[in-house]
Formats: sequence, C-alpha cells, structure tokens
Amino acid sequence: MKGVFVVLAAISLYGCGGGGSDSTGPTNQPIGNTPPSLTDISVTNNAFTPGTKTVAVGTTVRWAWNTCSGDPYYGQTCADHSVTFADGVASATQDQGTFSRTFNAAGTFSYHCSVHGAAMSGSITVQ
Ligand SMILES: [Cu+2]
Repeated sequence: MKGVFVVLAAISLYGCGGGGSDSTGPTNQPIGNTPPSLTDISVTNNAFTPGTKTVAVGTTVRWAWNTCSGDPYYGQTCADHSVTFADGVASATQDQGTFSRTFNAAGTFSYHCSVHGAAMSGSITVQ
C-alpha cells in the first residue's frame, strides 16, 4: 500500500513540472525581427548624440530617450524632449521611450526638439 502511494505522488509531481515549463515558453523576440539597418541616436538633455548621421535609403533610425537623472534628495527626474522634423513628422513630446522613422528617399532631413528649439537639433542625411 505504501509503495503505491509513493509511485502516484511521483507521477503527479512529474506532471506538474512538465506543464509548468511548457506554459512558460521563450520570452525573447526572435533575432530575425530586428531590422539589420537599425541605427540608434541617444536623446539626452539638450542634445542628440550623434547630432548628424548618414544612412542608406531604406534605413530605420531609432531615437532612444536617455533623459533621466537621479538625485539623492529629489529622486529621479526626467526631462521632456521631442524629435520634430522640418517636414512635419514628429515624435510625441516625452521624457522616456523611443521613436523610429524609416527613410525611403534620399535627402537631408533636419529635426529639432520642440521644447528646446534650434539649440537642440540634428539631421539625418539619406543617400
Ligand atoms: Cu529638448
């Protein structure tokens, strides 16, 4: 009688473990989802880094906000910025996150931050 109980307990434990690992699954996106032409520009407080960039036609450029700074007394503060192009394409005015634009035509695309104006500007040359 005792031997049968041990066997049943072992089977039920195995069943639980197997179901748990099946339901978790992989959480990372497949590598193939990342465009090979992705380029990053850092949006920092009052500057785009790098400020100018030359890319090939068809390239998606991604801006990533890095505008938060920590302070031992006041905690983390993040400043608002935007990527606003002269041709009207613009990101939201935001203090974190990313913005992407795909350039499908050659030319020079200048942009600035709507909060800080010409003092915070950059351009993308597409060729
Ligand atoms: Cu700004």
